[in-house]
Amino acid sequence: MPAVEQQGKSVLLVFVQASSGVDGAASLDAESSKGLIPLLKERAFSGVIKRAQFAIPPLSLMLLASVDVPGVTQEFCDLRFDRLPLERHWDLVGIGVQTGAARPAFELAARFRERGTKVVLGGPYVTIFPERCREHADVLVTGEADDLWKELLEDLRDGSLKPEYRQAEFPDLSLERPVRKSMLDIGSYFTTNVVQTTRGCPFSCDFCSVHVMNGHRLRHRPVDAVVREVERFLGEDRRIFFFLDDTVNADDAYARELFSRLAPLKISWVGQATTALGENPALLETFARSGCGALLVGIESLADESNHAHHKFHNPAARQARWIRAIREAGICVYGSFIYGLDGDTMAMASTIEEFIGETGIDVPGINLLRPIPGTGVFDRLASEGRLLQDPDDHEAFRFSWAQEMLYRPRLMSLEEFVPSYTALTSRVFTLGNAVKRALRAPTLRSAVLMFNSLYVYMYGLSRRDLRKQLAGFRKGT
Ligand code: B12
Ligand code: SF4
Repeated sequence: MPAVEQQGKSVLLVFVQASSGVDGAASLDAESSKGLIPLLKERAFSGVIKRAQFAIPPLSLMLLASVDVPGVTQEFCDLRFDRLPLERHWDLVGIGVQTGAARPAFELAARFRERGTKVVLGGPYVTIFPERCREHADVLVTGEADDLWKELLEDLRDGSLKPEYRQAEFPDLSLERPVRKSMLDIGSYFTTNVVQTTRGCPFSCDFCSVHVMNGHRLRHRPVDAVVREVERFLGEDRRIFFFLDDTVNADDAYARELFSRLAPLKISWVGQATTALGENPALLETFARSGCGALLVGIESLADESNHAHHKFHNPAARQARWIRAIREAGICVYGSFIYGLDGDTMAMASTIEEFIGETGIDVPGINLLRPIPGTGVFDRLASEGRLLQDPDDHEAFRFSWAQEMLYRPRLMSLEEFVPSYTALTSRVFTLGNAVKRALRAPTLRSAVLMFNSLYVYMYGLSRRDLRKQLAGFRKGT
């Protein structure tokens, strides 16, 4: 955390890591980590995962820390890497709260408040469940805080902080809000080049929070502003760029213009897209030419009835294989994200997924469990159908983990059938042999493909151990 000369009011922004998952996978079962060897192994892998896998800085807090208000200084602490600067005086501490990591965020808020420091909470969980956050904070910010943060910092400086700042309308993304990196320790991260070009999503998948928080209308930043940001970022960090948009090909004309303009900068980049990109040769060519190395695509189920049951209509199963092949043939790696156990899935889906991965050559498969996140449509539906395995009121029970817990009962399979089918599938797909095979045939970024697949051998191993333990607990009725 770079030191900044103290003047006026001081604000600390804190990124809180989840207790397991991509922030550093750990067993959910304390017993499994007992003993020196398991503990050392878990710590070593957790450290590698934390640093290597998705170690990018949170754009939300970068945006906030870049808001300049005379008389206020802001610093940033990323708990994945930094020690909490408790010994220093802060006039305000801002904490981002994600739904699956609300408990550690609240615990941290309590530590500061016990010392008399005021705490402001914002982020997805606060936006969706402000009432559950109120008692943990002095100030709440609901919604997208790009503009509200300036108002709040001015109020802090003037001694007139309000208990709540509420976004009335979505911020106008056509306004320029330069993002700085001076608050970051650049060397801690895999890359610090994180850029968002659009917000909002026209689709309504019921397991997703994006359309709930950011609305259904796609909002764009001006192409010129994004190009300037990329040029500026390159001056500080020449590593890979992450475009954090939920769907980087959501608007064909915009994406074509943007990435054509970025092509001369010779960056390499990764992002998230819909597989329909595969039927758009012009955009595919633009992406490849502009340095796109890999795209994460949400395949979810390979059965239309399953995707439709979860309000996902834009990914017809019959075209998935063709589209994925087209993306890979354009020289772009595919991270294919599945959810096994959706409402139309039967046990036959396990071998369908396995064969599909083999046939299409997906470079990095991710085989997720459905994660009903409080505040999503699927959470409410499963709760009303009595299919959640935890008390719907206990949001902590729906914490983020790496496929390590069943949180609901699948519709067409019993837990006794589903869990062994899922663990058998991940043990076949995630082997060291497959990791090497996928790396060797990857169209590009071979070492990254090897790293992801190798880490997944460990992470899905952890998932199997925790799931088997959970199933044994169900059998015993605990
Ligand atoms: C990039 C990303 C990741 C990256 C990097 C995360 C990182 N270190 O930044 C990776 C791949 C690691 C990741 C992982 C996961 N992610 Co993610 N991710 C995203 C994504 C696509 C973009 C996040 C982003 O930067 N947005 C841009 C910023 C500007 O928006 P924002 O974060 O919402 O911030 C605004 C407001 O919320 C608010 N705000 C935010 N923080 C704060 C703090 C304060 C103090 C204040 C005042 C305001 C405030 O102001 C900001 C500016 O307007 C979002 C989807 C999305 N569109 O946001 C999902 C999202 C955040 N992820 C989600 C999930 C579920 C996950 C995973 C569980 C996935 C998984 N199965 O493993 C893991 C869990 C992460 C963990 N902690 O272990 C969910 C969270 C749902 C929820 N209700 O909390 C989202 C919303 C996606 C979704 N489909 O629903 N993720
Ligand atoms: S999962 Fe992706 S496509 Fe579906 S609503 Fe969320 S952001 Fe949109």
